[in-house]
Amino acid sequence: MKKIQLTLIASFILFAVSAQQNNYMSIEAGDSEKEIISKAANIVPTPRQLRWQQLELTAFFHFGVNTFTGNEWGTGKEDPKIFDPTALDARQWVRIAKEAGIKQVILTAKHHDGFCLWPTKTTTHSVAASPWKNGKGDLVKEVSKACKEMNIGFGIYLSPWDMNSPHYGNNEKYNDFFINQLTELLTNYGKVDEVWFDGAKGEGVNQEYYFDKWYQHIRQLQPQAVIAIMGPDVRWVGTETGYGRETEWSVVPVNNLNQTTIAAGSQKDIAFKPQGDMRGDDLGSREKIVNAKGLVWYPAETDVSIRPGWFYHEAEDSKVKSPEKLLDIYFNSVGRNGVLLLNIPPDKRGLIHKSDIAALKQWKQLRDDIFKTNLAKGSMIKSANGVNTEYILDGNNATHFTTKGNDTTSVIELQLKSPALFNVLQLQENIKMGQRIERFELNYWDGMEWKMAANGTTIGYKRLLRFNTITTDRVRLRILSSRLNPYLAELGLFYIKELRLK
Ligand code: FUL
Repeated sequence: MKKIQLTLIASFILFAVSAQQNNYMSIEAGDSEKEIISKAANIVPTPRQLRWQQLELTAFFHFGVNTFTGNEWGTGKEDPKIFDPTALDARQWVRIAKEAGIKQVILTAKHHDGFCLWPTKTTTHSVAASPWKNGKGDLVKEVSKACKEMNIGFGIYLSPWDMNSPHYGNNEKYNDFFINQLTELLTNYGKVDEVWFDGAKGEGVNQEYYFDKWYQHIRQLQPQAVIAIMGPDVRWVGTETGYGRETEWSVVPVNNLNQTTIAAGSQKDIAFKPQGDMRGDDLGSREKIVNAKGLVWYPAETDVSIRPGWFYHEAEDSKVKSPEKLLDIYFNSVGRNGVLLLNIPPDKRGLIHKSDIAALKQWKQLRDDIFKTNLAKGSMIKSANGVNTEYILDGNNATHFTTKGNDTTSVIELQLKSPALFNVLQLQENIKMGQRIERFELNYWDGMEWKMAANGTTIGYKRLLRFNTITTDRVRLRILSSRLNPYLAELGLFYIKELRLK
């Protein structure tokens, strides 16, 4: 589905981490290019952003009246009586997600049609008017309970666009109505880890959304929750294909802001207006940031459905993405400094269909097989200007290699224990300290000379690159450009059997 132009991008929490490191920094008129680059290098995630990024894999459950009508977008005029899953089992949904390695799920508590999956007091257009459990059911409760029981994160999708509400079009009334819906969702179901606001908005009715008010309300009720997409903590990657950008900076410019508000709101929750579209190929390169008014940590979420549609349609049972396709998506989302949000839509029974289950199981198996052994483990590491070189192989992404003095480039050479066969490079920066590396390459020794295995630009939380299979016992990583001293957390070499490169 098409997203409308994103008019909002954010209101940000100004969270001071140390004297130098911040979640947001404004750029002053006299700042030199060097000062701006150094500011960018010192911008770091808030604790809630860091937790979210480390999840890597999250899931969407699109479920509602559309599941029963076969539509992707409803009309708001659906009869609640059509909502009648015969064997709904939210624990099955969460278990399937968890078994696939997914760490957090988001339920469409209300999609654009306005039908609420919990017995809300704000409208009668809800599960309470449906035959499901004789109107006594509460799907938000069932999913949140299952998440708690299985120890995975829980999030809610609440569509700002509401085709059913009689208040839609009345600014004051609708915003109050929306705040009341948020209050119910954020106070009756325990911890909520993510609140997802969709950018889709119908045309014809003029309705303003009081985002600042919503954000403050969420911060008050569930301070640990990230607010995504039409929100300040997590940005939409810009497509719904599952493929992120080759060069993905988590630090991006925030233009057109009200500087006075930012300054006044420093250290506390504060809303301010963001800039326009975030869908270009390059959001955060030097060229982009030197003209910014401010810089902020605003990482990318990559959403895609396991099926062609967001909701379940029987006709798509044979169109579930293959395990290989899901693996390619993994490399291009998580492996491109993003978090993958994979939609798994339950069917009319209220269960995840066997085709989706089979694909998810095999996808997990493929990932486990590839990433179980880091072939670089146990290597001897050398770096002329390196500090804490051994940390790149300690399996801990909160410890890092860095360079001496003010060096922004380095060569890290690894002598493997024995010749190995590999075709995947995994790199991670310690993003707790920011995102800095701008260009790198991996070379291998072929017995005579150094040859190129792979190269790339940004790393961020995680970068994965695939290349033609190499056998060697000597590799070197060259960090060719970094905004300040690089903070490289991890390096891994892995092998995919029967790798097919496009
Ligand atoms: C879009 C919506 O219009 C789709 O129905 C779906 O919810 C997707 C995740 O976002 O903007």
